[in-house]
Amino acid sequence: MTEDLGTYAENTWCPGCGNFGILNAMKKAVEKLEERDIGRERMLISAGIGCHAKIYDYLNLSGLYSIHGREIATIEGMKLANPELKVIGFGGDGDAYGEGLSHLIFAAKRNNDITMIVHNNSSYSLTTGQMSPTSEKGYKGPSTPEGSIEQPLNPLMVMLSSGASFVSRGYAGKIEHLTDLIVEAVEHEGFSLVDVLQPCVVFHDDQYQKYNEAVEILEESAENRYEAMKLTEETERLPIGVFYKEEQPVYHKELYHDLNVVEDKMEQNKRIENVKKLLDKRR
Ligand SMILES: Cc1ncc(C[n+]2csc(CCOP(=O)(O)OP(=O)(O)O)c2C)c(N)n1
Ligand code: SF4
Repeated sequence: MTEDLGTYAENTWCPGCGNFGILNAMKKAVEKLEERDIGRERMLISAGIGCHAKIYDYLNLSGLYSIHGREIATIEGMKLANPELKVIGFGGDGDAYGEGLSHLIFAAKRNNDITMIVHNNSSYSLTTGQMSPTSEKGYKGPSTPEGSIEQPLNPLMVMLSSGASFVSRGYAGKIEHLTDLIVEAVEHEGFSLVDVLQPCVVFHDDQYQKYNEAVEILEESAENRYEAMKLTEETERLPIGVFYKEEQPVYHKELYHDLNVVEDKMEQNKRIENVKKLLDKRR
């Protein structure tokens, strides 16, 4: 039941914020995943810092609050500590595509089996609307009072060129579609990105209208990475759905092979002894 997934925390998002759509989709996705034998006891979440990150407070799931841009490294660690877990990170565009970008690129490159959901509102909203990596040219905020003179980053292109094995885009205004996208991303074995168009009604009061007019559900994914890259460059219409998906060797399997790192964990004393031996060799 999605009601069990709520918490006692007071919701402080602005009325109409796109984050509500992501929260609802996430709750529905957890329900659907449970029907497919991915129970919530196997799910672990983390979030950065920003308006987006409050989703951590509103979801009754286990996890660890991270810091700005570091939720990607946090969920990578969780996965490596226990590969049985399904780990999901929530980031903002400032957080995941700015300070956390190198973590995101390397998680995609090594195909670590994690899911990142990025609440992309094209601004640093919690800190009063400074321009972010995905802000449009001309965007006016406290750090760009005359309007941004830079072109926005294309995060899906960055992910595709980093080797990501699952690249998708959803819209907070299409909750059922976003729910299915999250389910597919979590079920995918390997790195998955769900970039979510998330209207911020305070710093981008035109986003709902723009997205409602331009968003179009993709009928099928691109056949190859290069076709997917072309799709990310479309600006007249904004495709949503899975742009590209492929099977690739997964990081923890390449690293551990048959070792079960939870059951066959080395005793602490033995670990310390081994580290000492290594250090002695270096002297
Ligand atoms: C390491 C670190 N750098 C910067 C900050 C300041 N900071 C907190 S939230 C934030 C912006 C958040 O923007 P975004 O990630 O896009 O999230 P949004 O608020 O838009 O959801 C910044 C710069 C911080 N708390 N920690
Ligand atoms: S400032 Fe923007 S992103 Fe933050 S809660 Fe309000 S509408 Fe949502």
